[in-house]
Amino acid sequence: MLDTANPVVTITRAGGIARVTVDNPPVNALSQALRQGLWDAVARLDADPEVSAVVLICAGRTFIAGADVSEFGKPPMAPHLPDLVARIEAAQKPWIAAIHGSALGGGFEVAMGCRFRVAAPEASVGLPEVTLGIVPGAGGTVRLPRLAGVALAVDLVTSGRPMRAAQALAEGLIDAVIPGDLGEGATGFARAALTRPLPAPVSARPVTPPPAGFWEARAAAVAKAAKGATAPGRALACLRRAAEAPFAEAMAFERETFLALRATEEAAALRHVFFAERAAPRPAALRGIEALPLRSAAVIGGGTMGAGIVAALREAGLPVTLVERDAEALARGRANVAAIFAGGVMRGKRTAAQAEALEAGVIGATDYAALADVDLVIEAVFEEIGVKRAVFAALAQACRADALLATNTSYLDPRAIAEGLPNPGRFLGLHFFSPANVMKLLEIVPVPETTEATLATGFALAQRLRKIPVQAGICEGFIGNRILKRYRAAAEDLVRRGVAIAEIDAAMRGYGFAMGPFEAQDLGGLDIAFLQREGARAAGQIVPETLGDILVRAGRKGQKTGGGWYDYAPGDRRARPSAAVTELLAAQVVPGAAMGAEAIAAALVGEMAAEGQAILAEGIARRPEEIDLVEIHGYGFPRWRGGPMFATRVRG
Ligand code: 3H9
Repeated sequence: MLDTANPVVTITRAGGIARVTVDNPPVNALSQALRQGLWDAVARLDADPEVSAVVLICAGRTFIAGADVSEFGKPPMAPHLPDLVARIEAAQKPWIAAIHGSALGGGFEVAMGCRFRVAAPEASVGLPEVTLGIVPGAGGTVRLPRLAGVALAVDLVTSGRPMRAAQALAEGLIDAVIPGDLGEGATGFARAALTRPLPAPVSARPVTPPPAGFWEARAAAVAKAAKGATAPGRALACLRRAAEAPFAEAMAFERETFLALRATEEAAALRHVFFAERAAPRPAALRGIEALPLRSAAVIGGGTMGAGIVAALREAGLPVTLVERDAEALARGRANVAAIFAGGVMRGKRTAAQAEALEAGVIGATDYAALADVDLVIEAVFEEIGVKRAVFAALAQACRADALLATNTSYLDPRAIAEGLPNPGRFLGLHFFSPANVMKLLEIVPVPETTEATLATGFALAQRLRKIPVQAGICEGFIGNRILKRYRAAAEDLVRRGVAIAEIDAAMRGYGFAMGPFEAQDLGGLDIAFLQREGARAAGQIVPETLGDILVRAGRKGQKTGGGWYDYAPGDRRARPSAAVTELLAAQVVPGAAMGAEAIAAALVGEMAAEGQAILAEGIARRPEEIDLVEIHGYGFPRWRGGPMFATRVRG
């Protein structure tokens, strides 16, 4: 029997087990129509004497992926999700959630309202609300501790991390993993379950109190990981209430917290980033353009950047040829790659056997003849135009005419690198960020000759590497390094106006960066940017003397020389304000009015946004939200602030 009264919820019945199928593309988000459909389904199936259990299953790529994030700006409409979850939980016939894809947020809350949860082996479940600046709003923080214990609930809810089916089964979040046909398997599970006494609904289960000191310890850890974001701490408060107060009181507290957070700037910022990230891999201009097949890749240069790119390509499953100029350099490059894979083993990211397999997929070569049949080559050699041109001349000889050729330059003009290349349509810039196997940003820089198919392949590569692609036009530093230059210059201007270096760094940490601009330079080394400026000066450009130049000329290149903007004791990375620096810069500093931390951060973020606006006006970036993605994924801008353009209200 088929019921089609609701456009997104269909009910079928067979042999006493009803099947409620949700079909609300693309991700079965909990729109009002879906909530209403499920609401009505409970009443209808409870009233049907032939039905003894209900399987809730979804069509399409996933189970219910949560509340509809695009509805968050609007007033909530009945039936409200907490009421719907309570209604499913109180149904006279037990509901069984049959999960494929992801059961996230409100989707997992609905599943926790069901009497049982079963899942396909590749499925995952979780409560990612804190990543959207909110807390679960339909009982997630109240039911999860009852289902799986307080400690696990705290881990999952305050991090927002999803959990795969096998582990979810081991932790008691789900009741069975079902290989093969999920609907059939869930129906079989339902029949078997009906032969035994039913477990209590999740809301009726007790919470085991955690040991003394648990909440205090977790509060400190959560605050540290949150880097200034408020939602994780508020989620912890909800979980504590769930462990200490009766169910109804904890539900009311969670709902109140959810509604308050939903209206905050932080939540708006995180929604902005959520939608920007989803739009980034599919630029409108490339709609309908097919990417070229990528079956193999090569990297020229096995330094820090090259090795990181090799690792990223291997982790994406591509066989990689690593080319160096001689056997000795190749051995060093291979060692760099091996160290990255070994680091992954040490951090528990992979097994030694997996690391070995990754390493085995790297073919070393000192002769470009090895590249005769590769689909993609990424050049990551020294930033010197002559060296890079020689590489591309050799690649033009060695590679197939349709092989994609990419440069990873940060500052050179890709047009100059590509000059004289036969078939320049297959050339583009792919600007990775160090460490390239970790950092999510990939700036994609076409030259005027780059074909649409080449560009589309750059985007497809980013997706394969699980990176966030942002197209950039050609200018010095592209999007990210150009903004970085302005940011550093603005920070130096504050120093010239008498603001203490340590105060500026502390202000930016307070804003949410892991490090301030001067600490970051001390870590990375002041000499790289210095050498660049010196190069430009030698080429006849007028580059005013920076404060950083004064320090480098005095031998202060950062932590590696025992001092840069700060002093460092041997073996200690803690930055100490430096009397030597004060003296070196004294002639440049004209003390002005004192500045508070918020004013410092506002001034520097304002400068970033002003550069972003110039970049937009010149067509170097296409949309303000893409500049925000560059800053968040390449430069440590706090995600929960939404990026410099969002934070300063420059919106597309
Ligand atoms: C919540 O549930 C609060 C509750 O506790 C309380 C309620 C009272 N809403 O990522 P994709 C769109 S908070 C609206 O490329 P995939 C997305 O924009 C929510 N739209 O697919 C894109 O649109 P377009 C907690 C959404 O297969 C399209 O769907 N839930 C939502 O790579 C495809 O998305 C989450 O945070 C949404 N919730 O990955 C889950 N989700 O095609 C967020 C997606 O127009 N979602 N869209 O560009 C995900 O993590 C992934 O989408 C998922 C699928 C893993 C499900």
